[in-house]
Amino acid sequence: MASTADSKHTELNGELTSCSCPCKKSKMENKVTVVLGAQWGDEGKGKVVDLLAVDSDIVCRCQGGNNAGHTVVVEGKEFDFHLLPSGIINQKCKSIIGNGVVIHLPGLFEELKKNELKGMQNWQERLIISDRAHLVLDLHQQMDGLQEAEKGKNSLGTTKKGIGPTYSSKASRNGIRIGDLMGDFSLFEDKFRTLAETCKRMFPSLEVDVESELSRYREYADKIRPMVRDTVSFLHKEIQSGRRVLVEGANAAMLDIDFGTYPYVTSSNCSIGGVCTGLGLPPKVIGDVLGVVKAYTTRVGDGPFPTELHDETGQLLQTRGHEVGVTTKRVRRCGWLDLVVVRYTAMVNGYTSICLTKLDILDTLKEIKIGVGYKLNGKMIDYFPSSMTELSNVEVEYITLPGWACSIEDVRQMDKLPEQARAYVKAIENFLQVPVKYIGVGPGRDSIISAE
Ligand code: 2SA
Ligand code: GDP
Ligand code: MG
Repeated sequence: MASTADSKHTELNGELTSCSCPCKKSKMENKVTVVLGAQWGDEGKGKVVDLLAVDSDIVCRCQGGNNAGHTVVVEGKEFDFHLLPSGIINQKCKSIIGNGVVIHLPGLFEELKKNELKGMQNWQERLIISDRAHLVLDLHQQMDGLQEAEKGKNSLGTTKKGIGPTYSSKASRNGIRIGDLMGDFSLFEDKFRTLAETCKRMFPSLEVDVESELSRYREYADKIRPMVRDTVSFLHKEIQSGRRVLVEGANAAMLDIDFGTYPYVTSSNCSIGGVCTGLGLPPKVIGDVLGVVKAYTTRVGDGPFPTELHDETGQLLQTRGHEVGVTTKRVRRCGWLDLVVVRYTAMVNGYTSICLTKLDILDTLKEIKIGVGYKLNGKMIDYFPSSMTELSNVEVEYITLPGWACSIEDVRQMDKLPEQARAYVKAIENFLQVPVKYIGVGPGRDSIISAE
């Protein structure tokens, strides 16, 4: 698969029939590949997207905002992405921030600047922003903090990036979209003033300097104008002409507002449905759905976590795995792999394959446990609890497997993995009935075993 955004696919009257380049795809066959988090986030989606971006023409974000933190390590240099698709460092890929994403423009420009200093080049030619995406304003971020403070001990542990309040504005139909900033500025100004007044009524302590915000946004409008377009028709045309599209899910299925551990969730659909609504794609164009599964479980923020370890093993996973939030620097809670969680998210997302990451972090363990069932009041349950009271009270059934007790960081072939590590992978495949396609053995781009 050598084709790139620049390569010439066979076109006839502007329409692709069947391609003469190695992709050989017909107009009807071209499908979008999706990468989704299968647990509570931070599974290593950034790294997987960076890997797959090599064979992609376009990488898209479909939901979330700069609450996400996706790490890519290339030749020892670490990049962290929050709003930008992780494919942005690939010079051959276009990057789309889709309509389902919420965008904090100051955060976006800061992120661009930071990555430019690290060597990211010519992003202006590759970045495309949807005119339908909603704006995260500073006032939304303030509200996020105020809401968390009001909740006191029942706080959710949000990233305070304004994600919840922005999706609330969107749902209550007084949100402001990128497109509003592109049109008549006086209309943007009206919307901004109305929104600020509404928010101040809800939170009287909110501090908004409307005039200075408006002059700031006047500048942002000019800066982003060249990147803004209707990404829906753009993406459809690109798919029809055979371009290979990759979607990068942010956050993860257990943080999905519908299927996650509500209310300890983020405010978007981080599962497969968010790919369709966040980019304007019909389900029929979705091809491979890659579920990214960390070889153990982590969670940052509050909420139930049945396989959480409060002992030295949990501590070891945290330190060996460098489990610290990329956006907030919060220490992540750690525990054993919970396959009840992953089976549930596999049901919702329909993974066609799994990428198992951070297997190397388990290198020093003598025994490794995997959660394979939940008991409630002494009885096995065959569903994933929607009630947080129930989930907090489940008793986890584990299987215990022997560890491999050696370093696997230099292994690049499946059959070179120690027998115990292969057995661990096999146990996951057997339980989920989904093949493991990739195994991560280190943070770097090359630290991957491909099962193909
Ligand atoms: P929010 O800010 O409203 O989306 O928070 C709601 C919950 O969602 C969790 N959440 C996350 N969980 C894992 N990783 C995330 N990204 C950062 C990272 C997190 C960080 O990559 O490390 O730096 O702390 C992320 N974003 C949101 C959040 O913890 C709440 O539980
Ligand atoms: P994301 O939010 O899913 O993209 O994941 P994060 O970037 O928040 O967290 C994953 C962390 O694990 C990052 O620091 C990655 O560099 C690192 N990582 C990813 N895959 C592997 C792996 O296979 N082994 C090790 N040791 N680190 C990995
Ligand atoms: Mg992350």
